Amino acid sequence: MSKAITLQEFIMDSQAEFPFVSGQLTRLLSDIGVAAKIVNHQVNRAGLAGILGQSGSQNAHNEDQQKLDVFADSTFMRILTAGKSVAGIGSEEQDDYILCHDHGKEGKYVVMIDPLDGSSNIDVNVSIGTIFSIYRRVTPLGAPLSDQDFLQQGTEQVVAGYILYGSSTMLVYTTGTGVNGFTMDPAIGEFFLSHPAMKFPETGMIYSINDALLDASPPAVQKFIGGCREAQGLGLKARYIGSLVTDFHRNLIKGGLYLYPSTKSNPEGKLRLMYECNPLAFIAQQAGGHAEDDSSNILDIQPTSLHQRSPFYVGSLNMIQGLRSCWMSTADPK
Ligand code: AHM
Ligand code: MG
Repeated sequence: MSKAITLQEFIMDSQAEFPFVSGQLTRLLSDIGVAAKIVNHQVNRAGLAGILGQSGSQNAHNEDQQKLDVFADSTFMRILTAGKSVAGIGSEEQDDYILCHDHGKEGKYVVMIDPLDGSSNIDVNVSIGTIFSIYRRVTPLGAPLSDQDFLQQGTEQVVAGYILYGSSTMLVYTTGTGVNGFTMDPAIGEFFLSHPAMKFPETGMIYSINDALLDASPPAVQKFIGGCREAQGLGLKARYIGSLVTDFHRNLIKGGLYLYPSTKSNPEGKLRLMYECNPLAFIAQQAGGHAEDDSSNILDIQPTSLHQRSPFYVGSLNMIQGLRSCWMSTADPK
C-alpha cells in the first residue's frame, strides 16, 4: 500500500515543481490549512454552542456565543495577517479591504475570502464552506497596496480553493496545474490527499438552481431549465442545497451545472464576483469545466468594486454548451 500524502507534504512537493516560487506561497497555503482546522472544529460544535454556553464554558473572548461567520472571518484574518506572505485581504464579511504590515508594504500576496459561505444553513446542520483565492500584488513591494491590487481579473489568480465542512471536511484547491482534494482525518486533525486530479465528468446530469427565481430569470435560463425538465426521463436531476460550495462540489464529482441567474429585480444576480464566482471559476476551468455570467467568461470580467455581484453559471462543459445555445436561440443579448 502506498503512503498517504498529507496536505503539508503535497504543498511542499508542489513548491519543488515551481522553483521560481519563494516559500511565501507555501507558507500561505499552510496557514489556510491551519485556519480551516480551527473553523472546522467550531463548525462541528455549532449545535452545542448554546448548550455549553449555558453551562458557563465560554472562553474569555466569549467565542462560543460568536456567530460562526464572524468567528470564521476573525480566524482567517488573524492567521493570515500574522504570516509574512499576505499584504492585504478582501473579505465578504468586511466593508473594505484590510491592509497588513504597514499599509500592505510587505507580503507578496493578496487574499480574497468568503470565510463562511452558505451561512444561512448553519442552524439546520447543512454543509457550508469557505472559499478563497490568492493573487500576486500589483504594486511593488515596499509601496502601500491600492485598489488595483484587489480589483484583478480572475485570470490573475495564483491559487483558488474551498473548504467544505460536510459529512467529512475537505480542502480542494488549484495552483493552476489541476485540482486536488484533501479529506480531513478528524482523529488526528490532518488533511490527506483523497481526490487527486479532480475533473468534471464530461457529461453532467445535474442542474442546480433556486427554482423560485426561474420566472424572473432571463429567457435563456428558463429555456435551459425547461429542457432539463423534459430530459428527466433521460436521467437529468435537479439538486439544490443552497450552499454554493456544497452544490459546486457535488457537481464537480458527479457532473452538473450550478446556476445563479440575473433576475429582473437583481440584474447582477446574488453571488460575489471576487469571493465566490472567480475562485470557483478558476477551479472549474482547471477541472475541465467552465464558468460564465450572462455574456462572458467569468475569469475575463474586469472588477470595478470589491463586493460586486455577478450572475453565475458554472459546471460541466456539455451543460454550459447547452445553456449557450439557449442564449443564442433566445432574444437575450448573448
Ligand atoms: P451567503 O454568502 O450570504 O452565504 O450567500 C451565498 C449563498 C450560496 O451559498 C448559495 O448558493 C446561495 O447563496 C443561495 O441563495 P438562495 O437562497 O437565494 O438560493
Ligand atoms: Mg457567500
